[in-house]
Amino acid sequence: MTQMLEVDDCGVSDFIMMDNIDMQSFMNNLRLRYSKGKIYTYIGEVVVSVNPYRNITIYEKEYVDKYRGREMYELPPHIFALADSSYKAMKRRARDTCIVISGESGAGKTEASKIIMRYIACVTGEQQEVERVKNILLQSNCILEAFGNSKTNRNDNSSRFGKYMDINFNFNGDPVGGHLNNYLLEKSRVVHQQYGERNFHVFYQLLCGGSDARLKEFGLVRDPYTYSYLDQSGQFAKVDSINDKSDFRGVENALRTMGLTDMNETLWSVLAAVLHLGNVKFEESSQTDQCMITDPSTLSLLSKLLEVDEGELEKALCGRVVAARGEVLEKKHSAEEAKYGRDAFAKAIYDRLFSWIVSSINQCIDLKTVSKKNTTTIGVLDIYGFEIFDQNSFEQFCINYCNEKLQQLFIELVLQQEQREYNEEGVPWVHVDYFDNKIICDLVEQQHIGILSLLDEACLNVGKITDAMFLDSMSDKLANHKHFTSRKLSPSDKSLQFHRDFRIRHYAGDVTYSVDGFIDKNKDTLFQDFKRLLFNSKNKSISSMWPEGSSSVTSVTKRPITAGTNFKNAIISLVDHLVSKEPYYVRCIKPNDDKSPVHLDEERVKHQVMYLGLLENVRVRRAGFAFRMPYQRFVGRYKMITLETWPNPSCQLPQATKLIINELSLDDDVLYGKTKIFIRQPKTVFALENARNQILPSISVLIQKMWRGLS
Ligand code: AD9
Ligand code: MG
Repeated sequence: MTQMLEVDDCGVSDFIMMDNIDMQSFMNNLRLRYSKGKIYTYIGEVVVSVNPYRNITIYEKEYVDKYRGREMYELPPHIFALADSSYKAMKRRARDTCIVISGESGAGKTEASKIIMRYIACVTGEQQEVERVKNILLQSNCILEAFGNSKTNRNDNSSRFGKYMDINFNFNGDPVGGHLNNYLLEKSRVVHQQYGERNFHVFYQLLCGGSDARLKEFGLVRDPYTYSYLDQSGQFAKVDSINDKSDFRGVENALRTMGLTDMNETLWSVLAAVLHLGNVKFEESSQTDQCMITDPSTLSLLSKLLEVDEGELEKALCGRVVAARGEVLEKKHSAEEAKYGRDAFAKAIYDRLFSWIVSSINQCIDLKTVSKKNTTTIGVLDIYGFEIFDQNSFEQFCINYCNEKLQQLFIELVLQQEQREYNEEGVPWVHVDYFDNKIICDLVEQQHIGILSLLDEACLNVGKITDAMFLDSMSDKLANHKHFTSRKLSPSDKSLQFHRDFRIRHYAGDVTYSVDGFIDKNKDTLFQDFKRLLFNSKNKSISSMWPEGSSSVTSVTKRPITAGTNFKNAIISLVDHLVSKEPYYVRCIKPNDDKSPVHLDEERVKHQVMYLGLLENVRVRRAGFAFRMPYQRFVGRYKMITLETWPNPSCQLPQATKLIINELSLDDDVLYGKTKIFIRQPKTVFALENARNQILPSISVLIQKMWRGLS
């Protein structure tokens, strides 16, 4: 309890202790703490973390020892305390738990997830198999970050995919296995990056760190700007905070530690193939409008790297085979179509490569010695936060939908958990008013009338429906929806500048999306020819990434599931998975856009506090009872306030608690549960603490006298 009451010059260590629950008080407390280097603050059991943008020495072994096995409120707020709580719940109560880390790009989610993993690794056993699993859990980050992270304008090491990792523990509480799920890799980055941004780190790592011999073998040169896919966004390959050369060695080491060295060749040669693919150019013959490859020498290199037939590769790049009424026809692309097909191919190759890496890591950490039902898990979710850019497209739409789902889960679980505790303790539940964002989740995901269904419907009509027509259909069908509007529905709305704009009123704020590209990105078309080509690769690993390429030209192929529906299904199953666990939350905040360790940008932070629902969280927590404490702990701490109950060991704990409360006339503000006392307002806790503080000096005098008497 001491730390909860830390109201010194560092502000309150738990936001529920604020006198007023409003934005200004919240900001004042956050700013004060940040200025004193206190980056963590609680809301009950939720950890609010502000990115310090500098190394602070609070993660060393002494801190691990300090937090190990302690209760959250016993020590100053720390992410170790949360990791330990989740670990204790798993170990002592055999509860499956999950740690959900959210916040916007650059807020510190990935760092937080690594800190948690390291903490868990530090407090668990060292047996051979446990060490092996821990090594993989820690080392896999390096590989995933190489392939899945990139320098963006917001973060030099931005994760461009969502990650959920389950760690399985045996009855001893030691990690014995795990499983990784990845969500929606931003594959469009492979072929295009915004000004000032980079492609995925691994390309630069290979060019900087690969040996001369290896680069020669792959026909690569070190200069990244030779490659069209690395030359999209101005010349920003060199990033001060990144050392691509040593990171490359890190990836090779990690592969070695994990026993995945046999992946090496495939990984690098597929990456090289993607780079070369970007340099393939097409030209149209003036007579036929049909395309051919300008520089055929790249073809032979590509066919060598992907271990496919050169002729087939050329055919797949320049045209496609279609089956119509039993006949097989070859249809040549225009140069424009070929370029589109090439980029789709490059994106798909990279995406499959990433999934292959994830499944290889999973094979390494699959449970080997224990069956799953004999384990308990801690899941760690590091997933993209809510995004509002100047231009928002299909990717932001998916990411923001994911955040709506997680917010819904958060509200449900926090309320549910409160309610459950009240029920268990026999304390009446106080209804809390909160915004239920189910209406927005439905707007996106509902069958037949949700945006994703309308989008899928538009995608069914091959080639006939344009993005603009899809927007019209949304405007018709969703005209009366409180959270949707479009230019057609609100012509005078200034924020809908362009004809193709529509707006969703998210729980976190309004976001205007441009409908351009929605149909194309949702269909995510990749010609069957490419799938067949790679399925027939002589490289078994490459072939295994393309199982659907086994179907023949004439066989009727099922329409692939669209990207939007795929994402929706993945998120729904993630939420189903999380709902069964005891949740712990880390809410990360980015203090400013300049990576400054001293500046807290008031407006930027306010916005995050709002959309993370932090004030709502404090209100929910405060609406019922701000504090609850097991009787034993309560009596232990406050018994000195009333000398009648202290030091009377025969007094029952609830009875002793009542005596203490009565002594200070605080009865109106508390309720007595089965095992805990519930306190409504912080001022009651302050009163208890004050009384205790006043009595402490006389107690110590008394103790000193007793000692003297004894000696
Ligand atoms: V993104 O959505 O993947 O773009 P994240 O994951 O939220 O984003 P990340 O963890 O990558 O952000 O943090 C960004 C940078 O902030 C890191 O590279 C560090 O330089 C810095 N950071 C974040 N947390 C800490 C910390 N606890 N201590 C020191 C930190 N630096
Ligand atoms: Mg990240």
